[in-house]
Amino acid sequence: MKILSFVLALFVFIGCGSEKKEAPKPAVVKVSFKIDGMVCSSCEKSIESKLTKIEGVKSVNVSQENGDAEVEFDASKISEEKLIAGISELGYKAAVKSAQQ
Ligand SMILES: [Cu+2]
Repeated sequence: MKILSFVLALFVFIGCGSEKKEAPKPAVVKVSFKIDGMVCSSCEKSIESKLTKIEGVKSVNVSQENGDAEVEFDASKISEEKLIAGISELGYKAAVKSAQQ
């Protein structure tokens, strides 16, 4: 019986090891940010050019009408927090609206 339980323990041990694999985080994500304070199309432009210059940002689509920005970026290079900080530096209030991967 001791051998049997040892073999069982070994299987459990090996089983646990193989379950440790985690799905790799997709590098490029698309996140919508809600932005308060945009009043004209040059607001769109300034946010767009600011975000586009940030390393890791793939595409930016700012809409003053909707009060939001859709940003596609490499999550391994830049975080949502840093993008929000970048928008805040221009004097606008930003928050994550929705994220899809
Ligand atoms: Cu403006």
